[in-house]
Amino acid sequence: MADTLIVLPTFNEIENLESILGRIRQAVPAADVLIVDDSSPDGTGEFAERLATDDAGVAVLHRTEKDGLGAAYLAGFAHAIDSGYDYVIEIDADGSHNPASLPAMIELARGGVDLVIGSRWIPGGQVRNWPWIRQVISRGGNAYSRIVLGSKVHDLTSGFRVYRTSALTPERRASVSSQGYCFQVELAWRLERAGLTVVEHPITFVERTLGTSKMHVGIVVEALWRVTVWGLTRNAPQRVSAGGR
Ligand SMILES: Nc1nc2c(ncn2[C@@H]2O[C@H](COP(=O)(O)OP(=O)(O)OP(=O)(O)O)[C@@H](O)[C@H]2O)c(=O)[nH]1
Ligand SMILES: [Mg+2]
Repeated sequence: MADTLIVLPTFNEIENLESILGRIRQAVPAADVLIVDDSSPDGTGEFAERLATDDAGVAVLHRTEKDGLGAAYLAGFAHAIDSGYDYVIEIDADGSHNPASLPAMIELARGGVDLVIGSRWIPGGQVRNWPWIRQVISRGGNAYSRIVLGSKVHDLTSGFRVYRTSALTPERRASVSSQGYCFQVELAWRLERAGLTVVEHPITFVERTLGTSKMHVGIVVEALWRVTVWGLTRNAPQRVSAGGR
């Protein structure tokens, strides 16, 4: 059995699915793939089923309603852990993340890293086809989060990752409360705070050319709001336990 599960979340990605799946299967043929579809109205879920019929390494998890990226990934992680995989991977279905980066990222995880983050904002990393305003929001939001949270990670919002499944304990998964980009920030930060090894690997991110973005202003506001609250309260629990118990 494969020891790595790639979780591919989809919402209205019918134009992108076959291409990204083909690229994943080519780059990492030994890994299994779980497509997690939230009942996409464009028929992505049914199309995913057809693709899975032809390929024993591909399965589909259908969820009844659009419930956000974070919830889709948590469902995928639970499946990976229950099925006994050692590594679980996050990758967007819109083609922004190049599966060719995965062998190097998986190698780092096999070498003992708990979380490998494909990073746009370290030397060697880059973004193609983004308007300047998105670059400013992503760079600015990441710099702000890094400082406020006291994190060492430069691309906390990146959704291209390899996790060692042992890092995703039930408590850590249950403690994640956010959606959107903030889900990524929260999970990386929780693992970092737990003392696990988090390493960034440079990637080239290419903006989608087909389909529509699910990004909206509420996602950015949620992230800024939550990061600020975590930053303001992050030392509180330590103070209590150090002083009293
Ligand atoms: N299952 C599921 N997948 C989702 C949901 N929201 C987004 N996705 C998927 O998550 C991935 C990232 O979403 P995108 O729309 O590309 O969002 P983004 O990358 O933040 O924004 P862009 O850079 O504008 O594309 C894609 O594969 C989406 O199909 C959701 O609620 N449920
Ligand atoms: Mg995208």
